[in-house]
Amino acid sequence: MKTLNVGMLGCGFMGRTHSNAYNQVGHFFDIPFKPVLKVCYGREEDRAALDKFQKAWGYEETCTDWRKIVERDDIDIIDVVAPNFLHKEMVLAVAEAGKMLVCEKPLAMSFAEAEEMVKAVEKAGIANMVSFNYRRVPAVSLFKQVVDEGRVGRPFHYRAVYNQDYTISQKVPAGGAALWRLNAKVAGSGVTGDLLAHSIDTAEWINGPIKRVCAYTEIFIKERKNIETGEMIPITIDDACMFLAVFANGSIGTFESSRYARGRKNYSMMELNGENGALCFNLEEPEYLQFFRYADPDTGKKIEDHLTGWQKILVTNGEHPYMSKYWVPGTTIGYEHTFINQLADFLTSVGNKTVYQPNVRDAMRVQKVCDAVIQSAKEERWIDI
Ligand code: SOE
Repeated sequence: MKTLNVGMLGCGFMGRTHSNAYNQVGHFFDIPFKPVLKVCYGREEDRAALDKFQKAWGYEETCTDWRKIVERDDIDIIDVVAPNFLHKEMVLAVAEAGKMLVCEKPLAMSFAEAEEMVKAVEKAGIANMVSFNYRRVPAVSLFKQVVDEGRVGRPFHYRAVYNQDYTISQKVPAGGAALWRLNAKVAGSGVTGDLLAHSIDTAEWINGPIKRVCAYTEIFIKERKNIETGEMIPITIDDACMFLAVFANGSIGTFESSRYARGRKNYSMMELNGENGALCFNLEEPEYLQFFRYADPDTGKKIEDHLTGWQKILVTNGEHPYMSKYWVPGTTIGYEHTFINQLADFLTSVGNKTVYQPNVRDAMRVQKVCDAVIQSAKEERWIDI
């Protein structure tokens, strides 16, 4: 089997999820490559974290100059998991080097950046994937399957919520390992690019393109200490964002996201209400899909029985998406498997020479919606996409 030498550009939280996926994917899926964790990148200032990362995941080497990794002849695939402001430069270099690309979401800091990246990647013709991992939660894949089977019928309402609560305290600094997400110069935007990007990606995948948006954003804590410089810096990213959406299929949507939703750690919910049925998923119970069956999809007639009501489907059977690859029915899988599933699909598509989705073009589309949301909040008006 051909080996696939991996260069990992970053050694933080997402570096861990992606490294674990390379280590695990061959245990569960028949993929046409054997991934080898060759080299990981981190800044010289983060040397201790980089060394720890190397040992934990089994990389052969470390390197503090990411360009050297991209230029190495023995590296087949580059995985970009560095903070958002570095994505563009890294992806352009990967395209130039003609290597396969995996990039963590959001693809870019803005739609303009994303356009430039897509142009370079498509010109180079390299296989590419953007990590919108929640599409590959088995219950979310089943959500999409049930919609595509016509069981929900004409869609009326789509709603998505993605809430966390880790930035409520004024003491939480901006900058450093995970908290660069609070610094606009590093992250681009706040919850819109970090959390709603996921919700927008799944919404458009399931319910088709969004046509118009109208948004409101809030910054609750206006100044935080930059952990790297010790200075107080103004916070300009959106701490919370709510927007209304009109979909091209005529349905209407609401989206809400915050990092100040006390009690919510990584609560991502999506619901679709249609004429014949409804579906609901919530990431706090990731093994379940809820389905309300109202009418027969073939006849459109109300199903007349006394069992009408929400069904809570335990998505762990062999006939459910991805589940035949894991354990036995009734045993659950978790967060890390979403990264394994997407990597398996990506490597399979590379082997079959088919186009993987979501790729950089799909991620550019998400970026377009995110930019429209931010613009709408700023200009206090509806924006057409
Ligand atoms: C932010 O806290 C974060 O790590 C996001 O960046 C991820 O994309 C999300 O899946 C979990 O939360």
